[in-house]
Amino acid sequence: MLRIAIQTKGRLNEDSTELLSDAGVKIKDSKRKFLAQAENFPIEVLYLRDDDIPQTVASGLADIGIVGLNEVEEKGLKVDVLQKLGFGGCRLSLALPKDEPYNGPQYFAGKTIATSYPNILRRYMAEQGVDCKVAEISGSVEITPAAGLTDAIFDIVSSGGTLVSNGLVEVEKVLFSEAVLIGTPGMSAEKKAVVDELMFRFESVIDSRGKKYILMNIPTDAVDKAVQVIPAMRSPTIMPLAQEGWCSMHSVVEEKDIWDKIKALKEIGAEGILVLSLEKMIR
Ligand code: PRT
Ligand code: ZN
Repeated sequence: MLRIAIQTKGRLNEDSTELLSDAGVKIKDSKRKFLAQAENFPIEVLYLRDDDIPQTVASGLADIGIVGLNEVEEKGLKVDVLQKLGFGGCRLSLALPKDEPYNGPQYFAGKTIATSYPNILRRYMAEQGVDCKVAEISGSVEITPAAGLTDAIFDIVSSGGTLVSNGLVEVEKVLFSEAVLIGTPGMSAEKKAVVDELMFRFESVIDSRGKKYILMNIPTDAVDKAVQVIPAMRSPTIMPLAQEGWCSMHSVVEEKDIWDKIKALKEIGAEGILVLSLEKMIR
């Protein structure tokens, strides 16, 4: 039985649960449980604080885990990063009070920086050859400069809203992070086979996100132009219609581009355009 550690609650919980569910893994009584079995897949789910996930996987207590790359890098333990999961995107950045003149990492020499990520910060400053003071605190890092406690912060940024509302400006983006699947190094072949199946399913789910299935009728002589507008995995599917001179064309497009594509397709004569949701995409 494979064991996966995911966050109990917090920013990664919902997306992790949804990824497992979209991958067809049904979890029994996941609410209020510490350890829950899947009904239809040889896996059990261990719910933990995100800080504990790298250690739990490194020690083999869980075989795999879903956690932010930031936590993996901070803990610096021996785990394999198996797959990027496409959610929980953020970055670890250095930020200063907004009116401070800044001219590069040397600025931080002798300065005090508040952070919950002391190891990543120290590593970065060592690479830059900068000697600074690191003040480790576990929460509310962003209020310490205005309170006169520190000169700068090193913290997670996503929209940037928290920095702005605390009068801070981002000056260095040190690490880009997202949720990743991690694994215990040297897993048995039997467990590895289950992990491979899970990763294959995750990839199909992740690949289909943000994409739509599009189909339309198009004059046969406009097919070449239409293929330029909507390239597909291999090439779009094209089938002749009963009416001569027309065919039906199917493909997959990025949702963000959909209206531009529809406009371009109409201009070359496409009719009866249908856009459908896409659940899984197997390459
Ligand atoms: O209880 P537990 O220990 O499990 O959870 P936690 O409180 O330590 O972590 P949680 O749930 O807040 O975050 C889990 C993971 O989500 C992090 O380790 C990151 O990998 C990822 N993530 C993605 C974020 C953010 N986006 C994020 N915006 N984690 C934290 N934030 C915070 C950040 O600390 C800052 O206070 O949001 C604020 C900044 O957000 P913006 O949008 O204003 O820039
Ligand atoms: Zn945490």
